Amino acid sequence: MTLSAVHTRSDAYPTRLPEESWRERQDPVVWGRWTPEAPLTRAQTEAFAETGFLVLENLFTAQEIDRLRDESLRLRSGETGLRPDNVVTEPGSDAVRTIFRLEDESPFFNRVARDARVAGVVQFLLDDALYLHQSRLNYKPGFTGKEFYWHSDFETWHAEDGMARMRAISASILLTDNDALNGPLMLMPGSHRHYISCAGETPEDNHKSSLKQQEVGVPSPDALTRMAERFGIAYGAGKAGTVVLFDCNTMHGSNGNITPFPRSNAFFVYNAWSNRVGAPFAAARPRPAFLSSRDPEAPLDIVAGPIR
Ligand code: AKG
Repeated sequence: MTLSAVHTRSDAYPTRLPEESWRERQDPVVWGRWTPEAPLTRAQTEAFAETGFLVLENLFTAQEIDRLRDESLRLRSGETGLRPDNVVTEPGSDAVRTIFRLEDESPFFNRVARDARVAGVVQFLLDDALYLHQSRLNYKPGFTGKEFYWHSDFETWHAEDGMARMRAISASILLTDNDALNGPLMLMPGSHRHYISCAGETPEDNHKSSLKQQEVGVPSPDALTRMAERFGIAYGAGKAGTVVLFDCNTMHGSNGNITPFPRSNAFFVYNAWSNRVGAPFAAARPRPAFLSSRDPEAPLDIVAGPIR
């Protein structure tokens, strides 16, 4: 089957073609209309629209932050018996790099994913019911934690998962302190308004290597240089418990961690219910369910109040 036969919906964001190209975003960034009742201030809402990310501090209590840290260590220790499918190891070693499907692996993280302080804010920005397209916990241990190369998540979700529109937001919850040195998330503010259509066909089972080291679906050094010169590079620093919200098309990545200080962050990817995925736009087969939830039963049940 040829790739062009795979998808019949119109494609607002073609990618994985022979040549890289730079295109404009076709979708709003903030879908909701700000009112004084909104869960963000007007300035925060405008900042998210303009930069494609927002750092939220002091959302969680000290006890909740302790639980976040303890639960991430408990999952990594193996005592909870993780499903092997949900675990990715570092390139060249058995160290845990990523755990997927946090909402299934941990009742605690399931509750965190549905917390109004995070999901309620995302729901306002996307103006739709939500479901989790993906969740993951990236450990970046001291000394050996490896980098995540520059990419737009949307490019992969569009090409390989069949997400049609830019109507998804990731929440990165810092589980350890993140600072300039220990490999925090780096983001190019304003990059979310532009779409780099990446060069090269998607190889069979691309996810098996791209989760360790991404090679297809990343912009060329030339395009990244142009973007960085135009937009600069910011980073999401903060104490454990800080939340970094970022648009699905914000160019981001992170350096390796050779400091002794671990950096781990949980990511919840919220997609608009109306934007549920279909056939991939540029891959022969969709990626497995641990990377891309394909048949959510119902929108997320968002819960207010402290996590007990
Ligand atoms: C990803 O998992 O797609 C990331 O970009 C993660 C970046 C990080 O954990 O620093």
